[in-house]
Parts: sequence; C-alpha cells; structure tokens
Amino acid sequence: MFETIVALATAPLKSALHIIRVSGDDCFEIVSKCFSKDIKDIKERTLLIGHIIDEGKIVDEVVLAIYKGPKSYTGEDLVEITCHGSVLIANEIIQLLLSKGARLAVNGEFTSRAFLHERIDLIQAEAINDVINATTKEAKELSLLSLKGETSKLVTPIKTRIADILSLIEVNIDYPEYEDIEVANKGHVVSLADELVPVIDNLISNGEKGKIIKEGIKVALVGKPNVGKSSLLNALLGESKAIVTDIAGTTRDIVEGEINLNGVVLHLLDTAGIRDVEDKVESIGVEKSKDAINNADLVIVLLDASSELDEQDKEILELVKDIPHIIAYNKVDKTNKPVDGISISALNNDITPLKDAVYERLGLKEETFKTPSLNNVRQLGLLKNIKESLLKAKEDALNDLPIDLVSVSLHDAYNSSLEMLGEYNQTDISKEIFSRFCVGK
Ligand SMILES: Nc1nc2c(ncn2[C@@H]2O[C@H](COP(=O)(O)OP(=O)(O)OP(=O)(O)O)[C@@H](O)[C@H]2O)c(=O)[nH]1
Ligand SMILES: [Mg+2]
Repeated sequence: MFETIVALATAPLKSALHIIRVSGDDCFEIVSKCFSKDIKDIKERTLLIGHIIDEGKIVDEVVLAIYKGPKSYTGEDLVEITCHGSVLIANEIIQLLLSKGARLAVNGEFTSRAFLHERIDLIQAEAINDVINATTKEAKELSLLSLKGETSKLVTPIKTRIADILSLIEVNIDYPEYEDIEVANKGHVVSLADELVPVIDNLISNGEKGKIIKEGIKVALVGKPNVGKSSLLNALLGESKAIVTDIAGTTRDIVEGEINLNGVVLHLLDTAGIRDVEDKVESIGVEKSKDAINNADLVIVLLDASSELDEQDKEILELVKDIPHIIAYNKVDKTNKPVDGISISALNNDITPLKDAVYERLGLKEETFKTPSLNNVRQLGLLKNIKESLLKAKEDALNDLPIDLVSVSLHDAYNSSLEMLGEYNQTDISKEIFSRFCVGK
C-alpha cells in the first residue's frame, strides 16, 4: 500500500507556471475529487486541460499530465498538475489535495518510490540528485551517464563474479555428497581476488577523478604576508573581491571565491599571511590559515620572486610538506632574476602558468569527463570495502583457513556490492540518501 503523496516540484517563487506532483495508489481517485473531469479510469499516458474545483468554485485552470503506473517516474499512478505560477494558487491546490486524502511528501520521496518500485537502482537515484545539483556542464553530463545506468553496469560484473565463487563454496558446504560438482578450493578465492582487485583499484581511481569533476576541489592560497595572495585571488576571479594593500597583514579572515577551470570548480580560499604576531585579530586569522591548509585538497604556496626565501617562507613550506601543494613565485615583473619554477605576476594578471599547473595536477584527461564512475563518498567507501574484504578472503585462503571461514569475507564483499545498488538493507540506506533530495523530487 503506497499512500498518495503530494508536493510542489518547482521552487516556491512567483513564476510563469508551477508543477504539483501527486503519486500513489489513490492518486487518480484523489485528483478526480478536485478536477473538472474524472480521471479514475485512465489507462494510458494522457494530457488533459481542465479546472481545479473546490466546493463548486474554480481554483485555477490547469493542465494534467497523467501517467498510469508503472510507466511513470515513480512507477505508480502519477499526476503532474501544471497550474499558474502563483505560490498562493499552488498552495491552495496542495491543501485541497491534502483534504481529499493525500499527504505531503518528504524530501526525495518521489525518487524513493521510483527506487522501491525498481524503476531505478540506488546509484541512479543518487545521480538524479547529482544532475539537479551540478554546477558545471561537465558535472551534469557525468551525472546523466549514471542516470542512464552506465555506472550501475560497473558494479554488476563484480557482484556476479563474487556470487559465482560464493555459490560454489555454498554448494560444496551444503551438498558434500554431490561428487560431480567442482570442489571449491583456495585457488578459486585467490584468483577471484587477483582478478577483481585491479578492476576495483581502477574504479576507485576513476571515482576520485569523477568526484573532482562533480564537486570541484578546495584550493587554499597561502604564504607569508604581502606576497600577493589576495591579488592572486582577484586575478583568478577576474574581480576585485579581496582587499589588496601594501601593508603586511591586510587579510585577516578567509575570503572565498569560485572559478570554473576547464570544467572543474575550484573553491578558492584566500588566507591571512602566516607569520608570528602579537595582534589578537591577526593571530586568529593565522590560525584560520593553518586550518585552511589542513582542509584543502590542494594548497598553492605563494613566494615572492623578487626577494630571497626567508625563515617565514621555510616555515610555511614545512607546514604543507605532507599536503598536496604547488609552489608559485609571484611578482616576477619586479625582478630580472631567473625563477626556477612556476612564475606569475598577479598584478599584471599573468597567471596562466599557475592555472595550467593546477589543471595538470588534477590528472584529468579528456576521456575522464565521459567515463562513468562511482564517485560519491558512499560509493567510494563501498568499493574500498569490497576490495578489503576480497584481500582478507585471499589472505585467509593462503593461510589455509577452512573454506567456510574464508567465505565470511567473500560474503562481506558480496553484501557491499549489493549495498552499492541498494539491493541490500534497503530501508536504512535509502532513508539516508533520499533525505538529501529536495521535496518534489
Ligand atoms: N609588482 C607586483 N606587486 C604585486 C604583485 N602581486 C601583488 N603585488 C602587490 O603586493 C602588495 C600586497 O599584495 P596583497 O595581494 O595584498 O598580498 P597578500 O599576500 O594578500 O598580503 P596579506 O593579506 O597581508 O597577507 C600589494 O601592494 C600588491 O599590489 C605582483 O605580481 N607584482
Ligand atoms: Mg591578503
């Protein structure tokens, strides 16, 4: 029994039109109670013009897109009511539907229904959210591949191969009397791990790159005071966002900005120049700079090309030594001394060498943008679980543990592959995932 749910699918703002979605077992019956025509017996996809009526009074003229389940987004009977774009009208219609027996949908509930009715698997459901949230054309295109099911296809062969060996082991354990069945031995487990681990490693690597395309990276600009961090931020953004002066210690708080670098979003953080100071405000700023270093995916350390490296520079280089970083020399316009490294002039907007170096560091190739990948935290976490479980099974097999004990880890690997597609422990994961959706999706 699927209750009938209703929600506004468009943003609650004044606009040309609004769309209200209704889905569930009694959808057609409930909508018929408020519409000028009876839609209860509609058997195929239909578009109808008519009126929403409340106790004989017209609320609005609307268009109904009527989808007979299972051929609908949710897999259930579903109606999309397109009304005029007034929030007042949309609310009136929703209230009316509620009074006739529908209930308000929670975040992601329409997509969750699609998942429960097996219209889509969990990876596709996540992709819907990714498509909505994509901020670059590239991220959207990658998410559309997942929505089409291309990403799910990466998991299915892994799941099947593990299932092959697991079922062989189970048959051996359960039916030892069947002599014509191949005996499961440690060789099977070792070769399964040897076959799948490189495949999974490749998926993890592609997934990490896909994550960069989808979410971008956090880039912190750090250096001692006055090296030109804020000037660099402004040059990258193409606007004068951060205050620039020749006074050391100008920037106190983090200044943020975003750019799209060849299809990848860089979340830029301009930080306070790092030095030992007494000033209370500035020293808090310096602490924030250090936090920014630790939370960044990439740190750009800015040095002054026109002066010698000093203790402050060296301390900063020490701070970033275990964190992915790029060193760039700024103010090359001020010196004739040759610079060994990336040299730029933020003042003159001459920053292409740094942009190129950042992009190169991302390790993205043209085909990466077209490669479906398992790229969110959940999917990458599960890939790592599968890999670890396979390695554990291999180790147990090589240590000559009885095959039924070896199979415990194989079961873990198998369950993780099911969880990836949402075929295991459905309610828990789906609740978590669909809660991130907007209402009406
Ligand atoms: N000649 C030259 N001057 C620059 C360049 N970049 C920045 N400056 C100058 O250096 C001074 C400091 O620049 P800022 O961008 O404020 O330096 P900052 O690193 O943000 O300094 P704090 O916020 O104090 O840490 C300003 O006078 C800038 O005009 C450059 O490429 N060449
Ligand atoms: Mg600054």
